[in-house]
Amino acid sequence: MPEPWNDSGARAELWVAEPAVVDRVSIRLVRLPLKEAFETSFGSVDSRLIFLVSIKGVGLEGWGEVVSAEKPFYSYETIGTSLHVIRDYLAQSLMAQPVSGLEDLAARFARFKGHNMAKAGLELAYIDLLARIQNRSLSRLIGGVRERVPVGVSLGIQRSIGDLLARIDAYLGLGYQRIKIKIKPGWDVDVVAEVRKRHPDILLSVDANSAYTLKDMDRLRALDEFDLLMIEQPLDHDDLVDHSKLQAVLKTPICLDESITSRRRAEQALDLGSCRLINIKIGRVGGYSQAIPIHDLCHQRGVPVWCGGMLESGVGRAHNLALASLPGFTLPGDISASSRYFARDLIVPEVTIATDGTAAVPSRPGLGFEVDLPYVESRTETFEHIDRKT
Ligand code: OSB
Ligand code: MG
Repeated sequence: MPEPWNDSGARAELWVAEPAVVDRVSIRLVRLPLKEAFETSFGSVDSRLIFLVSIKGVGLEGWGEVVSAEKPFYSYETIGTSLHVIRDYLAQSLMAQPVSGLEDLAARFARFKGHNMAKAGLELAYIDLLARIQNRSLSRLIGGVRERVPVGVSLGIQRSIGDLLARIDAYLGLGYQRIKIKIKPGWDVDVVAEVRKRHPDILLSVDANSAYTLKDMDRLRALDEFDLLMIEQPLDHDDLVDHSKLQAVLKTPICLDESITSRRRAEQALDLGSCRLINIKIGRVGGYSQAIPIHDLCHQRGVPVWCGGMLESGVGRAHNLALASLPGFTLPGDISASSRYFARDLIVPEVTIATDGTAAVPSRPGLGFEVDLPYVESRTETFEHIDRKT
């Protein structure tokens, strides 16, 4: 069995590259208030503690973002566990020898179990560094084919259906191509019915973040009447089997988010019929070394994928734009404008959405955006760096 990262032969200079010495890993925790609180089936947040990592080597710097949350609700990882694993294991593993491509880095990280978001943060920083070394954009480096990507918006649970309808009108007015509504028991069938009544033809999806079980079958089947683009992660975060039972009786495609943590899990989900669509988040799957093979697998099998979001700052968002430029990303991603989340983002220029509901994939080298260091510093709560042991 080949390792997953050997499945993509086309991107030779990504997987195997000129060895690069990394001398320093820097970590910054930066608090950004959210313009409006974001509520899901597992709770509400009104600010985002952004976990930035940068690595320095060969006279250049690469930037990544660890998407862990403060509390282990979406997954078991937290800012605290990610800090621990990067500080105590991953950073020295990255710096122990010169890194000779993504395959080398992924193999080093594979001996540490789990902690995908922590691993992904360092992979992102390395891939940005590699792109800068090769003077190419992230998108070029990973084999992207799109100059613009279609985008949608993910709307949290609101105080009233009226509030939700007003927000939907506003985002449709800005051009967003798909509306995704967070649901939970009690904020689901009636809400979707109202939205559908007002907007019979829009691309509409729902995301339950694991709020249901098979005991809720009737409720989930009721959602089947609304011509939804997908029902995202209705059942347990680590389940494949119950999802396959549910998918067998729904005409609406199930999209898995939380349950897909690696290429292997993606393949198992497709083999089991647990979903018909996959949301790829670089953080959830442990970095580009899994995200790209998941994309390739789905592309080969004709399974559409789209790029999920984790309320990232512009640093993570820039990587998402590059990922979403791969050919199999045919559905609108959760890659909204910087201004949808924050009064001011950490990058210059900010990510904007055109009135046709697309975002530009940067073509300049590396991330394609400048990290706004003075602003980052003004909002930094914690800063530390780890140097290579000499
Ligand atoms: O389930 O897709 C999710 C945000 C945080 C954690 C999980 C999810 C989300 C979103 C928002 O839906 C996506 C975004 O706009 O970043
Ligand atoms: Mg989701």
